[in-house]
Amino acid sequence: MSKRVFSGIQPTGTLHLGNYLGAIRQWVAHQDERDNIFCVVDLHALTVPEAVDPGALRAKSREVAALYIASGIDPERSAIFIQSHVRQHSELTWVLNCTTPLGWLERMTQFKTKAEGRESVGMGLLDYPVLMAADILLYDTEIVPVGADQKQHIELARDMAVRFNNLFGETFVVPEVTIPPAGARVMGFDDATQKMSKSAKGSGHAVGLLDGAKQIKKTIMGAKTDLDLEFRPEHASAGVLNLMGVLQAFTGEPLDAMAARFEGTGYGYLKGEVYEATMEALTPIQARHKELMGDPAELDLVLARAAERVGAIAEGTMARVRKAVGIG
Ligand code: AQP
Repeated sequence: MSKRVFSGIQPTGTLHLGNYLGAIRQWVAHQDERDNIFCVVDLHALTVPEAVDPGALRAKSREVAALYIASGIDPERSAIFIQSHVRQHSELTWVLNCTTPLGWLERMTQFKTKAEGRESVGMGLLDYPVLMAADILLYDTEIVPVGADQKQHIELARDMAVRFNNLFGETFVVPEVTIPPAGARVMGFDDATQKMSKSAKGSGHAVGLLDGAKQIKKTIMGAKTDLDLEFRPEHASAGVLNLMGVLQAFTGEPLDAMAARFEGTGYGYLKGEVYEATMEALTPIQARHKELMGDPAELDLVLARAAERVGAIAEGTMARVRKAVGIG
């Protein structure tokens, strides 16, 4: 039997090159050999309530689902659904909350980064990895393909599964994480010390998957580099390495070979190639996305069918969990 895969993206802000290279592209690459479930995690989007626009969230969830399809996920072969349409995600989160030590959550790097400098932090932000573990464990997931930033959360989901199984008997499959060999951590084009993120401010930071050609060119050609004209991976600056990493993710060319090829040129040549490769990937995705968004009834039907299909799997797991802990 093919291995079960689960992964998801939050419908917060505009999806960017990091989401594409770190997550979506590996989903597409292994689609045929696996049993795939891809989710738009709208409940996760509530973890920073100040950033939620209730009027826009529902529409954004559909925009993200359409991006999955436009990027090459075939809804006939892979389930694409919206997290809040399957109620068991919230139910399992509560049960896992009760078996997860607080210290495990307080140690999470993403929580510390997102909580930093804020006067008050909602419970949801701390609970983000528990909801994520519920997403994964509900479907007996064996493989979770994500960017490097999510590795710590998947390891936590594994620990939660093992702890629950020890407390209440074998209930959950313990998942494995997979990280792509290139593109696992795309950094901001304006500041290569920060990971490219939807919630970061500033127009030069990220290439949005739905940005126009002019905007994409501006962002890539304006990427922060240095004056050294140094391409060798061991000497190049973070900004140059980030551009080379993006190009490598698109073309597969090893960094040393790329460095030798660019030797003696200016950074404009590298940026030009990054721009060309980005446009080659994004142009067909944007065209398909436009078509899909033009037929919202069809998109809703795809999402409803998938929610029904995966909902049955989720209910099967929840029935096991309820029995294990003595509720329901
Ligand atoms: N910069 C990145 N490089 C490679 N992969 C990335 N991912 C996110 N940023 C990068 C991967 O995309 C998937 C979905 O991420 P998410 O939206 O659920 O959460 P996130 O990691 O918090 O993404 P953002 O862009 O930083 O969103 P905000 O700003 O809303 O928190 C994951 O597989 C992630 O690894």
